[in-house]
Amino acid sequence: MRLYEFFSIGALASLPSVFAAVSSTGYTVSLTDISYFIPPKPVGKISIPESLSDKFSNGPFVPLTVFTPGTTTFTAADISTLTAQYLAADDVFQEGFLEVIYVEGAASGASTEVTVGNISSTVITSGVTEGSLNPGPYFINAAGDIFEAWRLYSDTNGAFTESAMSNGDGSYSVLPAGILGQKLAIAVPSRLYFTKTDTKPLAGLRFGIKDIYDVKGLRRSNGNRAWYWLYPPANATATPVQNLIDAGAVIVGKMITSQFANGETATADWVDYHESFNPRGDGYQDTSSSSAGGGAGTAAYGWLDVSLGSDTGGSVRGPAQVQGLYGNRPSHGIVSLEHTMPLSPVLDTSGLIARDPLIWKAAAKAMYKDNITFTSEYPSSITTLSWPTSADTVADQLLLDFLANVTTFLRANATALNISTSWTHDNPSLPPLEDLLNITYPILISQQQIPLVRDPFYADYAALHDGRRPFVDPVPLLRWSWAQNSSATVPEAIANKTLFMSWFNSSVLTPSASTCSSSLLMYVGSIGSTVYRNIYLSDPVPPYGFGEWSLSGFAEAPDFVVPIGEAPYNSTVTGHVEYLPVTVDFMAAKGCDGMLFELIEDLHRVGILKTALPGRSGVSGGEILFRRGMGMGMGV
Ligand SMILES: *[C@@H]1O[C@H](CO)[C@@H](O)[C@H](O)[C@H]1NC(C)=O
Ligand SMILES: *[C@@H]1O[C@H](CO)[C@@H](O)[C@H](O)[C@H]1NC(C)=O
Ligand SMILES: *[C@@H]1O[C@H](CO)[C@@H](O)[C@H](O)[C@H]1NC(C)=O
Ligand SMILES: *[C@@H]1O[C@H](CO)[C@@H](O)[C@H](O)[C@H]1NC(C)=O
Ligand SMILES: *[C@@H]1O[C@H](CO)[C@@H](O)[C@H](O)[C@H]1NC(C)=O
Ligand SMILES: *[C@@H]1O[C@H](CO)[C@@H](O)[C@H](O)[C@H]1NC(C)=O
Ligand SMILES: *[C@@H]1O[C@H](CO)[C@@H](O)[C@H](O)[C@H]1NC(C)=O
Ligand SMILES: *[C@@H]1O[C@H](CO)[C@@H](O)[C@H](O)[C@H]1NC(C)=O
Ligand SMILES: *[C@@H]1O[C@H](CO)[C@@H](O)[C@H](O)[C@H]1NC(C)=O
Ligand SMILES: *[C@@H]1O[C@H](CO)[C@@H](O)[C@H](O)[C@H]1NC(C)=O
Ligand SMILES: CC(=O)N[C@H]1CO[C@H](CO)[C@@H](O)[C@@H]1O
Repeated sequence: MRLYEFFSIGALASLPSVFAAVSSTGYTVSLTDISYFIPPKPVGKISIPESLSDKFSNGPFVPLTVFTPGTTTFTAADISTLTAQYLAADDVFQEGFLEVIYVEGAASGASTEVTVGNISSTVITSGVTEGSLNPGPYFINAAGDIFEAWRLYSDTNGAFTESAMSNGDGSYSVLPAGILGQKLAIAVPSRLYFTKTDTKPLAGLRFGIKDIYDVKGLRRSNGNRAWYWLYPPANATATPVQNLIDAGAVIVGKMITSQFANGETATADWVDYHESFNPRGDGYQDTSSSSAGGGAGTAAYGWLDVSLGSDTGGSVRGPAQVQGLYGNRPSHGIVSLEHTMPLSPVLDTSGLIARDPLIWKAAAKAMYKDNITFTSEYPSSITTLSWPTSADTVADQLLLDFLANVTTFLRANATALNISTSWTHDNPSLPPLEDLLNITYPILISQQQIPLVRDPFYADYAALHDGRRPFVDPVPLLRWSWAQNSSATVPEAIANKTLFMSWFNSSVLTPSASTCSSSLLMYVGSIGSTVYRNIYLSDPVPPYGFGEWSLSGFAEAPDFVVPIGEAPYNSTVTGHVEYLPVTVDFMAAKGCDGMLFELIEDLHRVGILKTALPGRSGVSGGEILFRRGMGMGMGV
């Protein structure tokens, strides 16, 4: 036999330890048709009473609920009360976990059977022998090892590039789990495990990360498949991500980005990765880009709290506008962008997308650390750009009412401004803004991205693939080519930007000692317009031109999107009236991010702004159209 030609008996004798190296990567289980991931490592151990042993005849795990009542006496009525609280507070917990109840801190005694509603539970009170347990749902095995329960949700809107799971050592892996019959599953831990503290203000907050940020242990795609496979998994975590992790937030996955964070529009673009699905209205509107997955996921999934995006020329604001969410482009330079793919370091910023403005603010506080100061003295002057003056449409009426509400709240006066004519009035000897800033943005992004991203990528790929070039989507390819051909330069673009910024800072949004910014600038974010994703588009062109979207980038000032309502349209997809979001952008002087967050929180507190809902409508929620009829077990 050939085998003996290769192995001596001595060599074989040393092999069994290699052959036996089987390790668990966790388990996927189903409990009353809901899928759960059980991580490989237990979090505690209890001594199991004899009476429980027959429960393991059906399988290796039995569901368990940990109650921590804080008293030594515990009754069936307490179980009912706590169960109702758990069901209201958490989407991972369900009554099926009541099969075994472990009461921490209760007077120790023999196990007892209790009936709560229609559930018959075994209550055990014997002590934890290893670890200390937080309240909530768990799984226990016959040895008494206790494992966390992570609920698995289906990524029905294609918002994620991959799922993520902490390895417990600061690194992450792709989640080794799925839902039967579904494509990508994302796992979320029970909210009951976490208690917010001063050092962990985001404890248990679930967040997704645009796939341009490094997370130690995970590969990064930048929206490009060749890039994803060319480079090894990241060996460090980007600062904005790390700041959120340090505050207690839980990474659940990497999210879809348009390629190299350039602006792409479905359906002709998005060749390497498919654009996420905007859940609003008919479900076939563009998500905007580049933080497309963050916008779609936050709008679609109630189980996701916040998404980390980036904004160079609108990449957080666009997805927030078309999906009716809170989204911020912060002041430039507010957080370090190490271990993050650059588009234009002169313009790149790291921003957050959320449904709840309080969660949004808390995450921003943790992410920007000492670089954000929260103040609540507000300007009493509002400058508006292109605001409607008569209520010709539903969106107009919402915008007029909202401006009136904000003006009343601040006891402020609102004044319309035309940036272009104001510039020309103040700077008669300089070219109009339409000339000064026409090519500034495309020169900055592409001429900066060529040496930082394209050239090393091409060289590394060519070295591995016999001089070949990797595939690149049409939009970044065209932009790079145009910028390479242009005789304009980055220093020239920065000089034009600086001219504009100085004027803006001294004439439009000037700093104020008392209110941070002497005034607020408001412009229309979205009015419920359609951008159908099933339309064939014309060839891409560089992003020339100057508009409201580019003010904050050139001026380095914060620009925050808030949802104010929705407007009807006749959908060509459904042949029915559907609704899309109406949003407003608030701007203030550079460094006034904290003032804007406080103002938005106050407007929310008095009811002028509302928490956005997940689903078909940000105002009334509702099941996403194409998902209707999916049971809860599918994880919607
Ligand atoms: C208990 O009964 C209620 C009402 O019939 C039902 O909704 C619930 O699913 C039942 N719980 C379990 C765990 O079977
Ligand atoms: C981490 O990865 C970077 C980029 O691939 C590489 O330059 C660096 O040497 C790596 N550092 C360590 C400690 O492996
Ligand atoms: C605060 O801003 C400075 C200047 O941009 C930057 O160097 C620093 O890293 C920032 N701090 C954090 C926590 O990111
Ligand atoms: C602002 O509006 C108030 C009334 O709301 C008015 O009394 C005041 O004169 C206005 N101020 C300016 C500068 O227009
Ligand atoms: C500003 O005014 C100019 C000149 O009247 C006009 O052409 C332009 O459309 C105005 N811009 C906006 C945004 O209204
Ligand atoms: C902006 O630049 C492009 C490319 O050079 C040019 O085609 C376009 O006419 C310019 N627009 C303005 C307003 O100057
Ligand atoms: C800078 O501004 C000048 C007008 O003063 C314009 O001709 C030029 O195209 C601009 N260049 C860039 C890169 O913004
Ligand atoms: C840049 O120049 C090359 C060579 O002349 C040309 O083939 C290409 O089309 C140009 N790119 C753009 C975007 O104009
Ligand atoms: C704005 O102007 C003030 C006062 O002139 C100055 O201190 C500040 O650095 C300027 N900020 C920007 C972003 O230009
Ligand atoms: C939808 O179409 C009908 C028929 O053309 C029209 O009467 C109605 O105003 C339209 N609704 C909207 C919201 O555009
Ligand atoms: C909260 C609040 O003040 N909302 C007001 C906004 O404006 C509309 C229209 O004037 C009022 O109806 C709301 O009460």
